[in-house]
Amino acid sequence: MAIDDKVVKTLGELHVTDAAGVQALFAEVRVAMETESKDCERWRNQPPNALRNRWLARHNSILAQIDEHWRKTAPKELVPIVGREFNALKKEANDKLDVAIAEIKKAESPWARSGTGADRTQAPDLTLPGYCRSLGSIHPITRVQREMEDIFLGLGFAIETGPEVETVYYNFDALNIPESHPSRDDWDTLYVDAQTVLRTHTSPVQIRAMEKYGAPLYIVIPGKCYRNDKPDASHSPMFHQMEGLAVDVDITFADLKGTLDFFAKQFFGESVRVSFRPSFFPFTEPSGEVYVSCSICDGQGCSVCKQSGWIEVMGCGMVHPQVLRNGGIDPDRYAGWAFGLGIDRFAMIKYGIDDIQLFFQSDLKFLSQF
Ligand code: 2U9
Repeated sequence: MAIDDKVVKTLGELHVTDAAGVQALFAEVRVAMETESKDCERWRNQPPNALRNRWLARHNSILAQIDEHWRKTAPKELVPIVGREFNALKKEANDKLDVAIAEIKKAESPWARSGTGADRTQAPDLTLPGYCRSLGSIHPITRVQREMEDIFLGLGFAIETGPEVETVYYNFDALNIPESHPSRDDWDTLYVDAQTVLRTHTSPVQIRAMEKYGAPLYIVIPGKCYRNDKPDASHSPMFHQMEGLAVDVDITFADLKGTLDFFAKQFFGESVRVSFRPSFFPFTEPSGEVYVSCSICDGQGCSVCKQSGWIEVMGCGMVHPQVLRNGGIDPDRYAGWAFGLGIDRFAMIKYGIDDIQLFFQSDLKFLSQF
């Protein structure tokens, strides 16, 4: 077990129960410090105080974590030995690391030495590598959202966004969601106050857009949404949705099927098959659930699609006439279709990720894969 994993465990969890065990543990830490402080390569492209911070920084350094997890939680009988070992290690780290850093500096390019101002006559050797700052990357959720936006921009849709803190009217009433609907309960919805919520879907933006632009209207609405969900592998209190709305004089369910079939083939690949099954949403009539053939087993059946060969990916339907009216649009002149999907879910399918929490833990090991 690497030192980084040991210092975040208690002595109990490390099954260290006596003084000998404590001394052995600290001896291991010293060896690791020794090894690291000699590893010039590792620190060459790091900021000057990287080695020091890793071991001695006030927060999250090796010694800070030992203090946190070993010294502060040590059983009474081990407190003295842990205290002694800890202080000795701290002193040694202070003495050793500065020497090590100087060594590393010395081993570095003469140019670096020029910083000391000792021999400014020496021209810096610009052919030597500089500090490479590790570049970040686009978050997988953002990648998928932009990919979806590009597909609909290609179809002539506009991207519309709106407030994440929304009124109960726009988040529920205008969408034909009755007072008694379970989604309104505060174990589903995060209320700011009686009339204000963290939006549970991006649908309120569509009402606002209908009021603002009227028909014809072709928009997709990406954005963060919030539900009072306990975080687990497929639920996160904050998640990302993409909804779409098309309102025009001659819109039909066939347009909806054609558009979503095109979208699915653009996103999952031409070979994907799309299937529509009846469903119900208060804001669409008729409503449907959209399934795509499982891209993992190509429809043969696997654990991802629970042997069904199909994965449910979104909901859709023809906009309920009352919802059009709430948007100030005459349902006798215009019709509309709408869909809603979870962007996080699409990213999990696309990248084969089985835990939605990975997206939001800022774990560089995970994120640096993208
Ligand atoms: C207006 C009219 C109709 C949006 C729709 C769905 C179906 C849907 C879920 C997908 C994954 C929510 O994040 S999720 O759990 N959404 O299935 N959404 S139709 O219908 C609208 C929206 C606004 C004015």
